[in-house]
Amino acid sequence: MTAPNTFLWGAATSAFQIEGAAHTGGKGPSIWDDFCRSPGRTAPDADGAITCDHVNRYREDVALMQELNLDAYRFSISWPRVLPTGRGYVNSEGLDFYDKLVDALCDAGIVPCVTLYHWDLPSALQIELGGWENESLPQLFADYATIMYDRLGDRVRYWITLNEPWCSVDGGYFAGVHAPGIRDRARGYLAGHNLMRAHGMAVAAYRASRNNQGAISLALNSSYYFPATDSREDEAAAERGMLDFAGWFGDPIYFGDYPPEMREAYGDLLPAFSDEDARLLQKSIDFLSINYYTSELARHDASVGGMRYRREQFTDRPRTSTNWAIVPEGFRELLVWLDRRYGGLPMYVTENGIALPDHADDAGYVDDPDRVAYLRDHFAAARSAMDAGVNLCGYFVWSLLDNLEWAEGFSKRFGLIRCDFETLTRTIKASGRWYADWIARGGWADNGHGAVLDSSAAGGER
Ligand code: PNW
Repeated sequence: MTAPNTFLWGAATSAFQIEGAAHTGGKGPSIWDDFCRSPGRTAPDADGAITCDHVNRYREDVALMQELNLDAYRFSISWPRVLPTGRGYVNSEGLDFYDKLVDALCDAGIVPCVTLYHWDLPSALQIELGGWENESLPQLFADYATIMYDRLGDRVRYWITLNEPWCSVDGGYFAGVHAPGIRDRARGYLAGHNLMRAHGMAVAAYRASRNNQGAISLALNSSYYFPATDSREDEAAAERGMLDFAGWFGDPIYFGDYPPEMREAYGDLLPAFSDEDARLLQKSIDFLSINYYTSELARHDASVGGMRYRREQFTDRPRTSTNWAIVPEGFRELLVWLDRRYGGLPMYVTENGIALPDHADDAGYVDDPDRVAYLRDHFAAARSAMDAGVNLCGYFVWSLLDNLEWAEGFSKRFGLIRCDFETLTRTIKASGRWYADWIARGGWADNGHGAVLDSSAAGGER
């Protein structure tokens, strides 16, 4: 792969969460547009129609990225903006938008990192074909991906096929709290299976494309499971939890199959990969891409079907607005766990950040020392993983700016930049200024190798 010589500091977003223009510019509806319109499924304000209006304000947003000193920016393509019904007719206005965005980033000296699928499946594919449960979806995804490689691949060198298939299945098919809002384990494992097949085929299409000089991966998300007690049973339960979470989609893209422990535990619930699927999936990533927010506890429990562990939450930790416990040391452990299991691949943190109940002053300015502390502690945890041998090459904060937090609506603010959703005014928060400083000083470089930043020094800077 084209390994960078320098560490990339960036920020991340996704199409549905920031773009707006959901029903204009020739874009077709996605399953998220539909889900937000189904009464009672989401917070009342959840609606992708305008969000941050990024489609119309992308130039201002790229200028803000420059103010933050970002080396790189991770964003996603809306499949139905490019292919309004998921296949066939191409909406040139949609393609042009991404072309202009990539040009603006390159002109600003910011490295684009493109996610092809961040959950906004074209509605037509759900309605006509049954979405990811249909075995023909992977080929359609690879066809769409090829359109994007052809159009952007001369300038884009970092590609991510799918964002967090774990969330697609857990939210969309187990809990039913994300689109398409199904609650059925068998259907979920099937959808996850076709997501894996789609990844394999899209990677093969990339490697066969004329613009294949870059690197491609899939963004995993995982908690780290600490054992609930130091008993051997709980330690084994925590390892099973890791295989069930990070390994479910990590193993296929590296080894070509689900973890053997999952196959044994879930039997026929997990579909089998054909030899061809397995061949495409093995070594299908050039780098590991991981999104991290929180850690949990795992307790042995033989009464829980399948992997025989119970998930528990930390009770002694501060919590974020999304009710996630803040556990930076779990971040270090997760990076080390991934590195050991997946053999020393270069690694990128493609999301990490915190939702907080921000308070803006009259000028729209947000002083958010808790976000600075969260980032500082997680940067230190990542640095400590590097000292343990993890080849971390980049780090993207979630998120560039406040946006639509899926079914939760606009109340969960993750941004380095505040977005006023009435006026759409953007204002860099204290954390954004702190991050700009951090990058300008070379990240860890000026702070001593592996040194944890002194909290008073870091928190007080503007
Ligand atoms: C990620 N969990 O979602 C997504 O990639 C983003 O689009 C989202 O805005 C961000 O994290 C914050 O939520 C996740 O339950 C959703 O572990 C849920 C979990 C993890 C990530």
